[in-house]
Amino acid sequence: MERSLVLIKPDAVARGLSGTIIGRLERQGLKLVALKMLQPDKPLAQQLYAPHQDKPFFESLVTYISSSPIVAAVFEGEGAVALIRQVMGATDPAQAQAGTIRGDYGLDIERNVIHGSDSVDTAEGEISLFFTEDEILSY
Ligand code: D4T
Repeated sequence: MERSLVLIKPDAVARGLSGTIIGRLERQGLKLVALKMLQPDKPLAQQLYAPHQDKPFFESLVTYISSSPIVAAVFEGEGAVALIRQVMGATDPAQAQAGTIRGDYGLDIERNVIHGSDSVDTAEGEISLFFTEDEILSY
């Protein structure tokens, strides 16, 4: 069964959207198997976004994601990675279709509400940044 890391980003937590977003993913049939709230420190944010370290937006993104609390979750399901990407919508909320999470709630390309792993391989690495194996439940 596939797993994906989902982060509800600072803008969405601050606007009280955490429950709405978790609910949307649950209603897609995805199973919530791990959940926590935290404020990532800069080293954790830098590890998460390491693939973007050469991009011009890297510093701003790291500062933003570590600026206030986030919700981290692991969702499990058949094709979970691709399904979550589909429900999230395009990276830039201005391009995201209505009915997607970013299309409905995103503010701009940085404050775009949600992160979801982009492949099964990256999901495993990302999950291990936020959760130990015994924090991920089977039921
Ligand atoms: P994540 O990784 O958050 O699920 O988003 P995406 O997979 O949809 O988008 P991405 O990897 O291309 O970008 C990662 C992260 O960087 C922010 N970003 C992106 C930004 O602040 N400015 C930009 O110009 C771009 C392209 C948004 C998501």
